[in-house]
Amino acid sequence: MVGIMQRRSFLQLASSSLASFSAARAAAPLPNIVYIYADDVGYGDLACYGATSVKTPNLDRIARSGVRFTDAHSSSATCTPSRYTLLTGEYAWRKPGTGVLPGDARLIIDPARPTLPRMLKGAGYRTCAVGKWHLGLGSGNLDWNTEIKPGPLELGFDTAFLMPATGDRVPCVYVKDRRVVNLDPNDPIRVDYSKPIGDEPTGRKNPELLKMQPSHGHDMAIVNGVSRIGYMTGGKSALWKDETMAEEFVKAGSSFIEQNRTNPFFLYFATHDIHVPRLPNPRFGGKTTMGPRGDAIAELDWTVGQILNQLDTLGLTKNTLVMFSSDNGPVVDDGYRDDAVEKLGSHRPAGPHRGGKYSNFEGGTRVPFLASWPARIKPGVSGALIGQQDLFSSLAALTGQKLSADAAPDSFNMLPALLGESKTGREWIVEHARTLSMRKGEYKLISANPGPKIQVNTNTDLGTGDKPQLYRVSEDIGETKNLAEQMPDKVQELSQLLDWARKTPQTRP
Ligand code: NG6
Ligand code: CA
Repeated sequence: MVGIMQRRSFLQLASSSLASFSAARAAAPLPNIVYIYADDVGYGDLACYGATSVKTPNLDRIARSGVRFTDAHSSSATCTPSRYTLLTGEYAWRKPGTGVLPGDARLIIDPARPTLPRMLKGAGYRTCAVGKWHLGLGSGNLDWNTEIKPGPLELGFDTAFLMPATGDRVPCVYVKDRRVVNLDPNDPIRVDYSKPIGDEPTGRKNPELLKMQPSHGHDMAIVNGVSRIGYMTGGKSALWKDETMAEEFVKAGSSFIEQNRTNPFFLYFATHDIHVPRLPNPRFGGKTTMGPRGDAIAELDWTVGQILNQLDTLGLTKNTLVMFSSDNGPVVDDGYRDDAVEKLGSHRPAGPHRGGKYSNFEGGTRVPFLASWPARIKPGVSGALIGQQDLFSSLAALTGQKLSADAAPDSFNMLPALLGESKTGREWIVEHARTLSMRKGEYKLISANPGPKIQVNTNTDLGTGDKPQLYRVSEDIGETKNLAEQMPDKVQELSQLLDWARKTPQTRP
């Protein structure tokens, strides 16, 4: 008996090439996962999606080595709900209070619920969030001078280096794990969103102090010569400089990668670029003909390049799944006079789509989405319909995690599409802006949402209408021909599906 066993193992060894091949397959290490989440980058803003007024060689690198999606969506046409959905796998519109948050909002994700980072931790990943957060911190009336929690660490991130809300909202400081970085205890931070604090200068009273003027809103606290939304005082030693923010995020992301080079890691890397205020580092000044908005795209591309280079340097590229997407569609004038409108030229931030950030037209949520993983993904272009809410289930499938019944209620397992192994995506998806839209097959229904057609300040074509609108997006990508009156049956079919999605607490099969 013993002899036979020994001989068997000898035979196995003898056919070593086959044996080691299958052993390697079985024990293929989990890929590292890097999700780069840009802010307000539109479908048409990158060279790999057709832009010619800006070069994006590093983003193009991801596109060339991976899958470039043409019908991928953020869950919503603004930031907070999209990020909520990404991390929870739940449509944000189910939960009141998940709209664009002020900078002093409490954490809106319940720490008790399953989250994307916690799911990946279950698979043995080290997890990190870098950059824009905008999901609230603390549990109300946060004192920024003490321990800041709950926050990302309570949601399953092992570590974090954050901009708490947005670049244009106070407090303008970084938070590392649970503390404001470089805070002098003798100069405490105060934040107020309801009224000015003391007689500090504001953008409204003191426009002469500003290096960039607001075009609408953004006339409160002045930090680094830029007036913001909300009031703050104190924390002078902790205030960020907009011009070095991209570098700070790169440093934090790169050092997390370095520290975890020998174990699987998940890096959620959320840039400030290309949100307002657009103050890229001066070395990107004039990189494009489009002024700061274009130059911010150049800085974004640099950022992406730094992360890719770090993976290369550490020999991690081959087994790292790198994804890139945006939290909502593009906006040109989002509140500062930064020449974005004047210098836009022939550039079309939303590509062929109508609308942009804030809009129910495709420009609101159809965003760039790239996925590369040299060890597994074959390069290509995919028209599969996918949503960022699907990452939760798809990455659970990838890492062999079973979802609990209460996890990720709206997240579909789209792993084969994500990896480019299937061109079939979702059958339908809900898009969220002012109202809800239903995309299914060749058609899209925008539910009735009376109101002004254009958001005056941002010049956004909102997709408003007193009645439901129906577009055949497969051939009318610019949503120009409303077919609702001609096709009442289609309107009814999509309205019913949308009603069902709205009412059922879980759309995940
Ligand atoms: C709007 C801001 C806009 C931007 C947006 C949030 C004004 C007038 N406009 O209210 O500048 O900050 O909120 O953008 O204040 S998001 O990408 O974070 O959703
Ligand atoms: Ca955004």
